[in-house]
Amino acid sequence: MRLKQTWRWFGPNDQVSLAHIRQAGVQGIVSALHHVPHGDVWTAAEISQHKAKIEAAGLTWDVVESVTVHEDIKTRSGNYQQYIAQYQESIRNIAACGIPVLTYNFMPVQDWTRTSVDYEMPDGAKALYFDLAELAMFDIYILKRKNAEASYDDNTLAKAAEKNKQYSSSQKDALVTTILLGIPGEKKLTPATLLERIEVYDNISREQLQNNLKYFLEQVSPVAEEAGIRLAIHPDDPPFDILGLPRIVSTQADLQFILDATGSKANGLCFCTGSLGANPDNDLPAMVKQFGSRIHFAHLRNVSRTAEGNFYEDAHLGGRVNMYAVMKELLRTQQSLSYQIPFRPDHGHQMLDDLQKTGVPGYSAIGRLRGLAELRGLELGIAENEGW
Ligand code: DNO
Repeated sequence: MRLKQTWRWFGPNDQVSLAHIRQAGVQGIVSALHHVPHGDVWTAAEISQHKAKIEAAGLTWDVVESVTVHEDIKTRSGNYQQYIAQYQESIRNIAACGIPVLTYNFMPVQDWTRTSVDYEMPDGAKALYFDLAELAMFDIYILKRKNAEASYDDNTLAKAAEKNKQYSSSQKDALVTTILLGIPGEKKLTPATLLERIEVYDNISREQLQNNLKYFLEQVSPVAEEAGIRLAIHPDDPPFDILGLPRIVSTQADLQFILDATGSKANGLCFCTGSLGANPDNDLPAMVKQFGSRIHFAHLRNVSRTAEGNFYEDAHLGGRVNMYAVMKELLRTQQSLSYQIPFRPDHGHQMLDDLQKTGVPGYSAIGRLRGLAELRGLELGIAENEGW
């Protein structure tokens, strides 16, 4: 059996329509109800309505990405018990609507973070980029987080100070917009709300956050298992602490901790090669081998690191992740399963006609099509060769 090729659709406002996605030749859709405020229940009625739109285009809704985990759950404070009950309710409703995989993340405060969305590749396409000194400049001089300096080494501090002098106010505004990009259709953070939320973590250690995740998993995994849902936690992106916040879904050991946190097989991973690949210590093919069928979903993309330790999103088959070896291990795992592991081409360069369009950074049609075509060919070649 082969993997299931899927595509992320942000809903009716996505610049890439379902009719166009169908032409990409994918089998399934990854989507979410982005208009539902974080923490609220996803009702069966709303899920069914969204599903009907996908099915009317001749596609199926295979993966929910994401039901966001409310901050009260991550910090285990305030109304966390009520939010967990509501999360359980959403899981049951998603299952009742027949969607088998649910992706989420446990990144404190912010989902994925980049400092630039238009890094020019040598071929003229544009890519997403993460520059630590720019983040430090934002943290120290714009956000003015207390003790922010303590999070950076001297070299980064010097570069951040230099950038703070050099950047015009419009360059700084653009940086703030990029860092706070978040997920389209969801409520945006401002620097002030970001700072407020970061401060809630002042007394939350890495161990505490891990305990909070374990507690959450103990509450939701049995519900998912009973309902027939495979949970898929997305790794931290980037896979290290930022803005003074602890990150606990970044390494092989972190992922093993999560899988060991409950005995339930419903508790699994979204294996994002781009996120995990930005940490040079992560050996991705070995990780696929180790986690096997606990990988419930895969995001396939690649990253390259610069000499300074920054990273950018490379072509899907370029970069430091050995995509051949990852794909081979995923396919090997697939052979012992009765359902297909879904993957999607994650992100893509802004290229060709996409360069003239404004859409969700990383999610332009042509760049992802290129990625999908390459990954699909790679999969076919390996599978045919192995007799899978
Ligand atoms: C970025 C995405 C993430 C992902 C969430 C999952 O492009 O991969 O935003 O959807 O972290 O919860």
